[in-house]
Amino acid sequence: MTSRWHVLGAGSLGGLWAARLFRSGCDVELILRDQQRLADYKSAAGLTLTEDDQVNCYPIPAVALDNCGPVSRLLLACKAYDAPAAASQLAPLLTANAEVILLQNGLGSQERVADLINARCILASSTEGAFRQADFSIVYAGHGHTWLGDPLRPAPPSWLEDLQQSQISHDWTVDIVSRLWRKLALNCAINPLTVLYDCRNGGLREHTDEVAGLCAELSQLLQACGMPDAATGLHEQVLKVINATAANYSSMHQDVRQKRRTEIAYLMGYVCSAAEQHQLQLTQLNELNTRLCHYLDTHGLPRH
Ligand code: NAD
Ligand code: KPL
Repeated sequence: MTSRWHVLGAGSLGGLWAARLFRSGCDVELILRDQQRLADYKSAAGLTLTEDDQVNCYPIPAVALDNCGPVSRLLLACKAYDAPAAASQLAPLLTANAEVILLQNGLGSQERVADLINARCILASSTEGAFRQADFSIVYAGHGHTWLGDPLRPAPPSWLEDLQQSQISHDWTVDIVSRLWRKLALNCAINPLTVLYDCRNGGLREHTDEVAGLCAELSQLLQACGMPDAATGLHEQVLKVINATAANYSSMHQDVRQKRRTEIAYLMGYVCSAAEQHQLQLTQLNELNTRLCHYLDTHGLPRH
């Protein structure tokens, strides 16, 4: 067994990773926000995972952030907007050779976290699907894959064995930044429109011109940002995802419907500021961002 895994964020993806690592015999400790959250976790007697109609409760050890010991390997599994604050709190606990896996969607939070900590930062992009049905109770809704990579150090870490042993489907890639951009582009072409039209992903088949226009602008941006692979076949893939997930609501739609803060700043916000930096006039993307911000304002949700 390799050294201890710390998992910050006992939410959907953090919980899913922690449960699978724990049940395969890895040494895992959850880092919870504060003593109250730790007390709530203790009352729940562990983390419950529902998977293929099987329900199991895993008594994964947990600690409150203010009482946590040294951290050498961390899975940072909070939302993008919470990641920099969590990283600042963890920074003093990180050991000299610490490694931190950043599981956030979108782009922007990873750079901010890397600036705040002295550790190897491993970027991740995941197509796994999980949601919280109650506190400390997670449903594994869709089996997916996680891509991991370090743009500064291409050598894979030895702990990938733990993921293998825990049946966490993954690959190490030297193209992680390109993969994150591609996912970001997919999310920007689909998620905001599903919110504005209040529809499932399949509902976007009624708005094909708008989707095509957004994909053209996103491809232009990806090229300008030096990500030609992420631009190749973007429109075709977006149409494939719309068809393959036609019956689903996008993650942003679900957030808005449940009155939860969205990760818009790390998706549309990031894309619009990258376009500005490259002096690209991407009219449709800017208009979409404005419409989405207005929609969030009128629904009492933050626009960042
Ligand atoms: P989540 O809201 O279910 O879980 C995040 C957890 O982090 C929460 O329990 C929250 O309390 C905790 N947290 C936040 N700040 C903290 C702090 N300072 N200390 C301790 N705990 C803290 O979120 P999620 O769905 O697991 O998403 C995490 C990231 O993964 C997001 O960027 C999301 O877009 C991405 N993602 C999620 C899925 C999915 O299916 N859920 C799939 C792909 C990518
Ligand atoms: O990742 C997604 C999401 O809903 O966040 C998909 C299904 C690809 C839609 O953008």
